[in-house]
Amino acid sequence: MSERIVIISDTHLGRPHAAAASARALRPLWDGADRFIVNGDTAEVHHPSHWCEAAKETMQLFDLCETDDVQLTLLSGNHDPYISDIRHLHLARGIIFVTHGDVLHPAVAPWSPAAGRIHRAYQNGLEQLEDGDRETLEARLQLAQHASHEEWKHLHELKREASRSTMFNMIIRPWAVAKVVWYWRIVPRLASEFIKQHAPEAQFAIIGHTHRPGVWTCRGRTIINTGSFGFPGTPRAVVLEGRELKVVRIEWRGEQYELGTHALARYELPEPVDSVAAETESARPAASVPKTRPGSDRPSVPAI
Ligand SMILES: [Mn+2]
Repeated sequence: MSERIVIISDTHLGRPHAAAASARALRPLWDGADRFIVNGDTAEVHHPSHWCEAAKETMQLFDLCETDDVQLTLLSGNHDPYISDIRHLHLARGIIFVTHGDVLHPAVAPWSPAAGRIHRAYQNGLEQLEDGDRETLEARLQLAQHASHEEWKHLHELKREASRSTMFNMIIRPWAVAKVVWYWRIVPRLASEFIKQHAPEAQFAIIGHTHRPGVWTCRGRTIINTGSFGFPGTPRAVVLEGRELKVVRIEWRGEQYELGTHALARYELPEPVDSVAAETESARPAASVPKTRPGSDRPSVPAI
């Protein structure tokens, strides 16, 4: 039976700016879908100024999807590293690889003021692993999860910055703009190299994270970024149905978001996306890497 899957990313629910308006406003996006996937940075559950609203919106998202009989899958991103232990998905029998994108660089967000600290956390975690475990997909995803959390352990330093708009932060830190642009340029290549090593059967990588929407062909693979609900552009969705993969714009209609009718890109898959149950995904972290998980440092996120 043909399944319809809709994938978006970076809704950043709970944040007053550069975020989706609300969980309810997203509802038309999963209309007619069997499965709705948010590929990381669903909600700002790390930040004391935002996490109550983020938790409420995340609950609302689950409630609405349950009411509409749609399976909701959240992958964790760098803004919500412990919202879910699902860090990647293989769809269409491995032809499509889905991950937030924080795993592609050891500093997770190299443009961030916390990049040095994040990178050190990544290296520290890496050194705790046995040689043979360091390059596994699970270890890489888990190290990025652990390192991502490092950004939110020093919230007092981030409070002022987090309260400003992205544009304002860019103006007062112009070197960050150069780093963002540099990273935008290299990320399709990084994604292509990553799936060549860790998911070689994948022909498509679907990511978010950098907030730059786009479709690139790199070394024979197609890299799709679904962008973000906020700066710097309009978000996009990947819609999978049968053998079709298409990328569409997400349009704001005054009170709610809707999928654009025009396909920005369209591909025919060699294998259909025919069974949600048959797809594989990362589950709980591998037992060999528990040392890299922050124990008492884990944020006291409201139960969601
Ligand atoms: Mn994001």
